Amino acid sequence: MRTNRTFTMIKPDGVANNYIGAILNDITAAGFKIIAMKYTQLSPSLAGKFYAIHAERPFYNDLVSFMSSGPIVAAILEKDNAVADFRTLIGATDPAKADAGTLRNKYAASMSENAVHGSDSNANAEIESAFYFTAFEQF
Ligand code: IDP
Ligand code: MG
Repeated sequence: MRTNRTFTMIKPDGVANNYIGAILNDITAAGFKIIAMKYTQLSPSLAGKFYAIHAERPFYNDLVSFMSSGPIVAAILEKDNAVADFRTLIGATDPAKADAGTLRNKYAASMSENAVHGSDSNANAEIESAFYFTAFEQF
């Protein structure tokens, strides 16, 4: 299993608040290399599939609705220990609990609209990357 890649999205709130440039700058400044990137919008159906793991959670419908509400930036990032290091960079799910300097601390407003997604395991990084990108779109 590959350990040097993770998958991220700048969520609809991060895009709507005009943070694409700032977030990508923080990501590359932290040593991540962008090896695939796409500016796109999820349909409700695709958002439901992406977050199927959360289908039983009470916030699932709101999450699907929010994640399909506007454009997002999807990207694959490369760095040693990518999954864990990127989770550290984005901070806690709830921005109010995210450490100072983390992406969610800097750019997110709430638990549901928290600016950035990051894969939680190497296996999910591969699944999520393949959800958006073919092998020919990864550099
Ligand atoms: P993560 O994004 O930090 O990995 P997860 O538990 O995987 O957090 O949840 C996925 C996404 O679902 C979160 O990023 C957030 O947008 C949303 N979410 C998680 N928990 C809640 C909640 O309690 N209320 C509303 N939205 C939530
Ligand atoms: Mg998660």
